[in-house]
Amino acid sequence: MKLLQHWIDSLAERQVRRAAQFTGRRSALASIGKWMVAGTALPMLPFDRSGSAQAASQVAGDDPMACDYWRNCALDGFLCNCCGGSMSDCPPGAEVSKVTWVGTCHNPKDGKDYLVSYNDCCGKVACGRCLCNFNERERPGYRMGVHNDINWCMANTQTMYHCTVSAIVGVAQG
Ligand code: ABN
Repeated sequence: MKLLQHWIDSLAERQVRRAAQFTGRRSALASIGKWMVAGTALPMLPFDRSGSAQAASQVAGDDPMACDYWRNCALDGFLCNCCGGSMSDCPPGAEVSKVTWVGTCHNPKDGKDYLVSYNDCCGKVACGRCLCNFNERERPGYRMGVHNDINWCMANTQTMYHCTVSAIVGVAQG
């Protein structure tokens, strides 16, 4: 009986030692470290934006009330059309942003490229209707003038974002 107990004890000890070798503090810290390095490196990898570019080139409609109207090619926000305003005028009670971002959109009707200014309308709660998100030729935030994913009411006294209007400010020389 004693012999059997001794055999079981030493078998258990051997198993525990082996398990500790693979799941000890050091090996746990090493694998946590590996995952942390992977977690920080992953977002730095280059990624393919061609999918969104393809979606953006579908902005070619001719209904000014619709998201896919050609002039909205770089518009990210709620269309003021749907919020009591128009394509180029803020709804009553909202004021136009003092700063803006611009996009270049292709008008399929006349084949020309237009410089479009997108202004946010400020001072009322977010409209919440007709959310459009097109990013043709949009650039990351460090090129502020062509970055649309920002509340451009930042320079106004009333900084609350309501909706977005678009205005043609130039035409590309062909
Ligand atoms: N320029 C539209 C907008 C407003 C708030 C947050 C993101 C985008």
